[in-house]
Amino acid sequence: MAYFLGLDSSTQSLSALIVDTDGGKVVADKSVVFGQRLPQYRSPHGFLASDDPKLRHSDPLMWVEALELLLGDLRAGGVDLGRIRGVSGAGQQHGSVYLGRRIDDAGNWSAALPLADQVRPLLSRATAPIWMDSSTSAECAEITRAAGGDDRMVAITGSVAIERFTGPQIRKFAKHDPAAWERTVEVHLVSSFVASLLAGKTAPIDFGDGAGMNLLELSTGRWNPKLLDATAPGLDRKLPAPVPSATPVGTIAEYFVAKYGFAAGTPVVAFSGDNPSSLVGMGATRPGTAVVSLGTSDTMFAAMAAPRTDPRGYGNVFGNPAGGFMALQCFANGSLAREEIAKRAGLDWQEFAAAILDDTKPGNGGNLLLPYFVPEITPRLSAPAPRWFGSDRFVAGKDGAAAARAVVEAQALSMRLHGDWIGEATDRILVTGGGSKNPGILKVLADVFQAEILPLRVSNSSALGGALRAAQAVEGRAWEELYKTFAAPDFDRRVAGDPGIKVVYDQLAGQLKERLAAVVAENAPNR
Ligand code: XUL
Repeated sequence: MAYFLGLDSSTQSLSALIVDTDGGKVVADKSVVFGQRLPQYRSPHGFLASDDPKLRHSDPLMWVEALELLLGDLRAGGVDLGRIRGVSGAGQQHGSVYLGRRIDDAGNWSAALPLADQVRPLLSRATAPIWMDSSTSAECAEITRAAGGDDRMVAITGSVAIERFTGPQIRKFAKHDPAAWERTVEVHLVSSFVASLLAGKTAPIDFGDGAGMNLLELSTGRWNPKLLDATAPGLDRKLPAPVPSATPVGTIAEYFVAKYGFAAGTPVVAFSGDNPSSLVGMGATRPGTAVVSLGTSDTMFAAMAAPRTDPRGYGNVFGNPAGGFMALQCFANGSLAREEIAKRAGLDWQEFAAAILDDTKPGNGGNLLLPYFVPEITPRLSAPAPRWFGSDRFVAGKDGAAAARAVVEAQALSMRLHGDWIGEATDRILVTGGGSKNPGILKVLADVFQAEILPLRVSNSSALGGALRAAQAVEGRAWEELYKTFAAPDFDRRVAGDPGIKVVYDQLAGQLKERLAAVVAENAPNR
């Protein structure tokens, strides 16, 4: 029996998935939802309240406590963590953790104290800005100017300077609190932070997640000196090294052996971003397969056959954990927008699906919603901007069924409009994330893309990707063999697009494009 553990520290929860590579089975799949299990952190959706919709921070200690809860839950559920032969995982991308002592110097955790109590004194900044933060437009402009313009940024890093990316976030901190920046000796991504906790030493940053910082030179896999300088003084000394995703970090810290029964010497492999890790969990690391992930953010991504960047400047290029690169388009108004509509309409998820499948029709009788309840990444909108067009009842918010269809139609159409540069075929799309359990959402995606939509058996492909990456790095298992066993789509839930509906969505796509252009013109960030 060879168990491999994959973790996913995402916006709203921490998940664990354990695979048995000999038995070809998933043996555990568990999550700790921060808002439910850790209410003392006052983060019902995984981030702290703020009057400014552009500011989005989380408490990194919440992630530390969640790790202990999750490992405790696995043990209590009868999982023998001593059988685990390797650990890897993923984190929500771009978020950053600031430490006044290196984990290399402080990570000899004592089993007598909770981990959070040992990490608290290491923090040089109490909170971690996360990917939903869009407060760094000034810093993006400054970094872009120093780099020599948007085109240079894209040529070096694969993305223009973007508010949520880690470099602009670091710059803002260094500018606004230079003393705390001075005290900071180590900056981690969420992924490398969690890996460091587990290994009890400073973990490197993998190319997958590192490419989401506006600092990594894609052509060399090194931090770009000019961008380091343009971002913050002394940053070159404060960042862990960038490494290929399959790099071993070390072995599990004695703390986890003593407290949770891991075997001494269990290897920990570099963590990656949740999207790159999901590329692995979906079995999509070879070009040719488009993936849609429906989580707190919605993302559309694919491994890239040839290097390509988004001419509109919204899309990104990250490292593909199996080698090469991946293209990604991120939409901030994913599940939070769907939840907002479901709440307003008083629908549970079954009713939400029925509203789409039974109560409304494609095109929604002319009702259209721009579902922007938080600042949006694609297209870039600096403030929330929900806009309702259509019947009086719909506009007044009194047609719950039409609202359910409207949010999903707009999201799917926006993916179709903005994901075109990725250039991989979209006649077959793999879907993952919590939203992929909803047949109403799958049907709209199928009709909008005129595609075959295939959900995965496991809904957390990012944690699965972590487990498979650990198995590949530790046991040298072939990707294709792992994919065949663990990443097979659930053909029973396959949904096909209806060709008769193509014209409806071609027309609606045109309308959405026009409406969006008007909102973008009045609501773009000040750069
Ligand atoms: C990707 C992005 C989000 C986060 C959230 O660029 O910002 O998808 O990774 O999980």
